Amino acid sequence: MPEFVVVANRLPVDLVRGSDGEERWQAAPGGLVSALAPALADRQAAWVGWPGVPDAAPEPFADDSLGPDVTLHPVPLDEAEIAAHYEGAANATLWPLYHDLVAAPVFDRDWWATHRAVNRRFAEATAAVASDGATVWVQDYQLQLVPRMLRELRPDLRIGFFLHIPFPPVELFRQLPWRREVVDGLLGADLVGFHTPGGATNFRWLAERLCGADVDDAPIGLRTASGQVHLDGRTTRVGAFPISIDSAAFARRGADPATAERARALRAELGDPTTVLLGVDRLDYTKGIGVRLEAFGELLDAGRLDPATTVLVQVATPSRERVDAYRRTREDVERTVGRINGEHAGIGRPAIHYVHRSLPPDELAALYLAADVALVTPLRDGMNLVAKEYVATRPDDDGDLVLSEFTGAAEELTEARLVNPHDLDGVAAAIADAVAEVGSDASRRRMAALGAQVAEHDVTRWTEAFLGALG
Ligand code: ADQ
Repeated sequence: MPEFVVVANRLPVDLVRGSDGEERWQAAPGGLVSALAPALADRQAAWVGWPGVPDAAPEPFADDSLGPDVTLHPVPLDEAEIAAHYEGAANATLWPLYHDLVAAPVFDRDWWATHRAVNRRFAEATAAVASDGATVWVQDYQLQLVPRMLRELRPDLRIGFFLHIPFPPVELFRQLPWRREVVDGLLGADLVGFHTPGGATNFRWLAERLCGADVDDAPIGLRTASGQVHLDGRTTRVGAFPISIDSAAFARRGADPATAERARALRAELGDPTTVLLGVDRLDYTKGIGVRLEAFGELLDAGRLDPATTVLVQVATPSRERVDAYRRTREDVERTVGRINGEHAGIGRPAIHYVHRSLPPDELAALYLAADVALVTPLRDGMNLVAKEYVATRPDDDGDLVLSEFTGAAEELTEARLVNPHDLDGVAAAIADAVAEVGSDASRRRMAALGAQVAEHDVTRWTEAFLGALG
């Protein structure tokens, strides 16, 4: 029986239905998989999650790619549950509420009832697979009710929970009709981790006010479980554990001559501009894609940037396309790209190169190398790994990073050009300065500091710090 269990909304594989009707599993590589792979590899481990398509209920199966003793345990969801729990409560209620109401959250009682039932199914599936005294690590906002449910089913387990998105200011969180249930759900864990001390502090305050817990007032530090919440004879510790990337792997890819060759080819395909600006995001309204497009457009309008010498590449991965707000965001982004290109592109020379696709890792690395300036301008973001990936990939200290203050990454990458994404003039000024100064001594010094930060604080530190604190 597994002594270590990861519980996440999605399994690390996708069930793909081919045109022949055959079903097969396909690895779904992602940040979470690479973060957790080392922790899974050398033990009896299990991963509990949804296979990503409706009604799929395969038997548990081994996944050798993660380790010799790793088993995947699918949790089935039907169409109605996907709509109410995943697209509804998770992505149309909690996601916008936790991202500072960038979109208006929808509070729907029926969605929530399904959300609760689905969380219970995850808890029951986990309770059935974990060995006596096992360590269970529950991931993210879709599963906040699981720790309490699991604690009741299996008091012997050591339960950790990590939130990958921001934990909101208390004034916003209190709008949630099910606010007490969520905080109590999380308090079923032994350790609750956030990206930033601010999120952890907000949660501790709410545990006191909403659940009547006794809490300490120690400052929340980084990578330790420094806060304490006492309720019903149990203690839940809280802490800030900023996630990161496999920095060495990105650096290796960036130093590979094949990547440099592809980066040169990409620049040639872009028309050999003097300056390449780059945005890479899931197409999500929190990512501030429109902000950077507008700022770039205004710089072109004002003649401060020349579309003959400066181009913007925006890569946007399709995301949550059945949720209304995401459809509208796509329309807005594409309309803005069209307008700016209509006004500034030459024939065969777009000012903005827009790609609405996911790219393979090698191509993404080549783009990171090809770009003089990365633009990361979310209105709100738990961490933002793209900022770290860009910095880690570049072998020399050239390049520049414009980074929103409202990302978790901004608390670590303090040498970036930090901007308020609501201040269009400020964003435009930062882009213009980055373009003017890229390659300068000052810019190189800042990039060197960013590179050192990301190299030292890689994802292994995140995993080890969290699991070490969980004990
Ligand atoms: P996301 O919101 O998905 O993650 P982010 O941290 O930027 O945001 O990670 C996105 C990942 O997808 C990156 O690894 C990036 O390389 C990749 N990606 C994006 N666009 C791509 C494309 N077109 N092609 C290929 N790859 C692409 C959530 C939170 C974040 C938090 C992470 C981890 O919202 O705040 O940093 O979880 O905790």
